Order: sequence, then structure tokens, then C-alpha cells
Amino acid sequence: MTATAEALKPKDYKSDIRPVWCPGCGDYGVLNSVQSAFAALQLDLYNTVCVSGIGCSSRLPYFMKTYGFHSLHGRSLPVATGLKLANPNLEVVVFGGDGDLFSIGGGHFPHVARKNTDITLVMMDNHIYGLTKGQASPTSNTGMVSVTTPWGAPDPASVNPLAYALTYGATFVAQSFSGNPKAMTEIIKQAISHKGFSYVNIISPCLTFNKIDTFDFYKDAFVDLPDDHDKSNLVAALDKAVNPPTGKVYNGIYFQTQRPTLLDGLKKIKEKAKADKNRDLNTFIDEFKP
Ligand SMILES: Cc1ncc(C[n+]2csc(CCOP(=O)(O)OP(=O)(O)O)c2C)c(N)n1
Ligand code: SF4
Ligand SMILES: [Mg+2]
Repeated sequence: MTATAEALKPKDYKSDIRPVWCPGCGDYGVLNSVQSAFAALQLDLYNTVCVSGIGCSSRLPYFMKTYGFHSLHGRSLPVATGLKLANPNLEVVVFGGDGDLFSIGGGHFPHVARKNTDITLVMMDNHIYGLTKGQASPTSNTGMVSVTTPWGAPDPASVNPLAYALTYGATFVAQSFSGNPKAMTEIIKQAISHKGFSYVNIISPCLTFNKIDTFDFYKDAFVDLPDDHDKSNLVAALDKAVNPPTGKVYNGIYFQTQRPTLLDGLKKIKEKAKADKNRDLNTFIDEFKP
């Protein structure tokens, strides 16, 4: 933005396409908060990319005026990594669901986290596959009854996305609720401002297919992390992720730290390679000649 340009407002980040989510879906709240957070940060429309996989939540980039990439089911993170490496000046924000990111796409998450790839991931966690009409997902409560698990899901454990992100080395891990726009906007803003991989788990109820994890349940269950929570302490963050008070769900930043990003590492390697006279391309090719 130039000094004379007018500040962008949340509505300036809205595309002309109207969302097609069910009336009352939690994802509307997430979309509004994303637009507010982008406006608060004055993200440049032409240097910001919203990336997603497939799912109801993964439609979000359509409704944004920034660049967008609606990729394949479970493949948003590799696409986002490629975009960031190709053009480090881009602000890359990924959106997706619990199925997209923890079932088919689950293999990508650990590597983006441990490499500290400088992107933001906002997961809209409704504990179900919404788009395909209500199958149990990795974050569904154990024993969940769904169209494909009429006698209850047999899986003995669910994925805890916060503990997962923390143990794989994410440098920013937070949670919020789509029914609390103020808190959610602030957390998305901080996640984007963080240098390194940021993970935000947003509980975003699917009122059509998930009759357990409802707005009514979460509006009473959500509480802020305690004031004395030390977000620089990984063990304290894990404890909060694994042992919330009974019947409660925390809003807030569990963990934040700084360490070099994937781009920092690549920059160093490039410098070393340039300084290594024996490693010019022709010498390298010669080594493989018969
Ligand atoms: C390769 C592939 N496998 C399966 C599907 C079918 N599919 C589309 S979305 C989806 C799950 C969506 O759940 P989630 O990611 O939680 O998003 P939500 O709709 O709940 O927001 C599945 C299994 C697909 N599109 N492509
Ligand atoms: S099916 Fe569920 S997740 Fe999908 S748009 Fe409807 S309420 Fe939202
Ligand atoms: Mg889902």
C-alpha cells in the first residue's frame, strides 16, 4: 500500500462469489475473521495467496479477493510450500478441514512443521467430513456414530491436532472458536504475523452432519487459557493441549517460539554451494560421466 492509498477494509478482501455453505455453518464466522485479520494487517491483495485442499472449509479461497489455489484433497501444504519457496515475498495462508489435513493430507503436516516453513495454516475443525455428507474424521470423538460408522467409530483414539502440531515442531500453535469472532480474528492476525510455521485450530461446527459438537456445546465450553500460561514452555503447552479442564476447551496461543525457517536454511545452503568452487554445475556433471 502506498502512503496515499486508502486503508483496505474487511469488505475489500471479499470476492464476488457468495459462499455456498449451509446456513449457520461455522465456516462463515471463520471467513469474516480472516477478512478482518487481513484488513488489520493491511495484507496486499496481490501478494497474498489463500491455498486449500478439498472440503466445505477448503472452499474459503473462492470467497477471498486475494490470489487463491484450490488444490487437491490433502495436498494444500505441498502446494503452499512450493508457492512460498518460489516467491518468499508472498503471504501464504492455508485453509482446510480435519479430513483434508489429518486423513489424506496427514503425511505432509509433520514436515511443514519441523521445517518451520513460513506459512500459516488455519484448520476449520468440525470433527467430521462435511462435504461428503458426514463420515467420521480423525478428530471425531471416539465411538462417533456417523453414516459410515452406524455402530460407532471403532478407532480407539482421535487425533489431537494441537498436541500433533506441538510435537512435530510448529513454532506457533493456537486454538479458537468460530463463535467468538473477536478472539479468532486476533489469533489469526498473530499467526500470520509470526515468522515460521503457524498452526491455528478453529473449532467450526458443522450443524448439518455433526449433532454432537454444536455451537451450543462450545459456546459454554470455550474458556481462555489461564493468564499465567507460559507460551514459551513447550511442556506446559502440551499439558494444556492434552489435559484441558473437564468439559472445557481452551482459546488462545498455546505455544510460540522463534527458530530458523526453511527459507533461512535454504539461503545458507545456497551461500555454501556458491562458495564451493568444486561444486559448479559442470564439475558436478563430470562426476557422473562414465
Ligand atoms: C483423492 C480424494 N479422495 C477423497 C475425496 C472425497 N472427499 C472430498 S472432501 C472429503 C473430506 C472433507 O472433510 P474435511 O476435510 O474435514 O472438510 P469439511 O468438508 O468438513 O470442511 C473427502 C473424503 C476427494 N475429493 N479426493
Ligand atoms: S455440510 Fe457442514 S461443514 Fe459443510 S457447509 Fe454444511 S454445515 Fe458447513
Ligand atoms: Mg471437517
